[in-house]
Amino acid sequence: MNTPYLFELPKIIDSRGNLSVVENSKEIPFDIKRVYWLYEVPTGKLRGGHAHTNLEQVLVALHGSLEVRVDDGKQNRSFILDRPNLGLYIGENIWREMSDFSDGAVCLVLASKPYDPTGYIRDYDEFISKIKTNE
Ligand code: T46
Repeated sequence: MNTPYLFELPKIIDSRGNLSVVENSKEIPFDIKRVYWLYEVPTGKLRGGHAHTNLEQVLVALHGSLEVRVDDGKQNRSFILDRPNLGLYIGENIWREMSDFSDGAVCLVLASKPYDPTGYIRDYDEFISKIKTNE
């Protein structure tokens, strides 16, 4: 599965406050091996600017909002994450850039693999060549 997509997460509405939940291989289409979060991103700063050769992730804006631009080498798409029950799936070999973090935004990332710095492609031209080689 390689096309990024937005999906709704369960939202259990309650007068005491709402609750959302995800489970491995249910709402999340992989086994979660790592969780990290981005926060205190200064206004105007960009994050990302890379692709992964062998990693699936789901991003959720737990608080505030951000824009995620994804690029599969042929098509660019842009998604706004602006509520804590909205997930964005990003599979392997997708270039991604995160921008427009609102003040106080917190972006949770669920990942299918432990951290591996060798699995990053940080050069856009290299990314495009890899995509063409895979075709
Ligand atoms: C991604 C987007 C959405 C670790 O030590 N362990 C980790 O699990 C991660 C994710 C990062 N780091 C270290 C490596 C760097 O020294 O944290 C530092 C910042 O990482 P990076 O510049 O890759 O952060 P972003 O926000 O550009 O990208 C991150 C993820 O790395 C990436 O996989 O898809 O968030």
